[in-house]
Amino acid sequence: MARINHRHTAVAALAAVSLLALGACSSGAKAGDTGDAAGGSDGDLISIGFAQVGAESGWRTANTKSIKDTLTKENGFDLKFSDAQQKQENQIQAIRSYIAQGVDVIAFSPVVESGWDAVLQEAKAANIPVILTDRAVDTDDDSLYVSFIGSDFVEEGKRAGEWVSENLGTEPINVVELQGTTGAAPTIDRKKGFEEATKGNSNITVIDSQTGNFTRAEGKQVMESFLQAHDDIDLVFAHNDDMGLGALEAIEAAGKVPGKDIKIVTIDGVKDGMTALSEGKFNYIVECNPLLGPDLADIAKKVVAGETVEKRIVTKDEAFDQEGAKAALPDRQY
Ligand code: GYE
Repeated sequence: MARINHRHTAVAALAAVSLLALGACSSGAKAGDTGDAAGGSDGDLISIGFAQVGAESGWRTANTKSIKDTLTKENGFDLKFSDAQQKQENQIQAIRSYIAQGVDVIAFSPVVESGWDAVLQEAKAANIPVILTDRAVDTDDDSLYVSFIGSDFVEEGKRAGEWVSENLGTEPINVVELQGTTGAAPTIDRKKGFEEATKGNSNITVIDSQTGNFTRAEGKQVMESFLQAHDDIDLVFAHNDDMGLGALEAIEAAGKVPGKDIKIVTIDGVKDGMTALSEGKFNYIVECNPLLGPDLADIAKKVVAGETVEKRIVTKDEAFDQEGAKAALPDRQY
């Protein structure tokens, strides 16, 4: 708990949303509802449908655990959880089923940024408030969700780029980039942040950039093809730890030393990534905090109680070099 409080969240914007304006208090309006303020079909519990992206990474596993550990019956929730296996159509289907069930709140972490307006309008028409966690949606109508809780991904990419520029960009280096899922907010934003931070340094050249879909297996495959195509790679910038760990395997299999012959910079800071960093096989990690359950519970309770909530809650992230990882690893929760 101390860990969560230590770097919990900062309120970034105070654009308050009136629940009444949204007509978001779904309780009492639906068949089978108890009609009390906390709503839901199970006594006083808040029924919440959570449509998760998938189980693609260590980050996602930690995020799912945080949500399941927090949205418990003891804490006042009746959680319905689904895993979309990284497919938008599965997530849309899950959200539609939560609408049909008449839950009090829907929360989800959108696989990709675009293409949500129709289903979010359906939720709005059913008076069910939607909370975004982790990833943003690209929409012109921000009345379609009540709050967005998650990290600033552009900032994460920037911090990675700044470290590379200051520490490795003092001589010419060739960079390959392992992108996350195409069209996902963290992919778009981390790429942009890294580019912004490195574009002024003429020593840094990104010679190849492809998606590894945030998974270890695809990160490894793409790195293998990078190694075949280029014999002069100095650095891998991976949009998450898992793809960096896949790249690490490919580099070792090619007879090179990760962290030395080819340096690796990633984002997330899950245990496996931090272990590789502490062992000198990674060079730098920008953290992305997956422990979003407590903030989600807090916002969901406020929304159902008719209180105003912050439209954007930015999760605070740290960054680690090899020494920092050694120090942080013993206390790492995930
Ligand atoms: O970095 C990656 C996961 O959306 C922030 O998704 C999340 C990203 C995370 O698959 O590991």
